Amino acid sequence: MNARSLYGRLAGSLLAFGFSALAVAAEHVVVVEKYAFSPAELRISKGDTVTWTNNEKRVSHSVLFIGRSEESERFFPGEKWSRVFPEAGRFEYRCGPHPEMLGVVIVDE
Ligand SMILES: [Cu+2]
Repeated sequence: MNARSLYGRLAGSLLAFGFSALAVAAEHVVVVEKYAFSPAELRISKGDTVTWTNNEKRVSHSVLFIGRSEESERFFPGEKWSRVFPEAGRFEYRCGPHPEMLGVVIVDE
């Protein structure tokens, strides 16, 4: 193999590695505003991160996963909270203090 084709192969591998690294590191934002999660339904890939951002003027919220006994801290206007989703599945959640606020994160393989 000559030097040129070796470099070509190397560049191809680095590119493939870069894309897979990007896929693993994907981040998604859910905006919390006017007592609602937006988007209310979010579809992501295994290993992705979701960040909830509070855009309210004066109300704090949380993310409480239904049936999983896991709740975030309250996050206030201007604050955010993140969670990584290493496992595939359907993660339904609501706001702790405001049970009418519903959302779901669907994690694909
Ligand atoms: Cu709330």
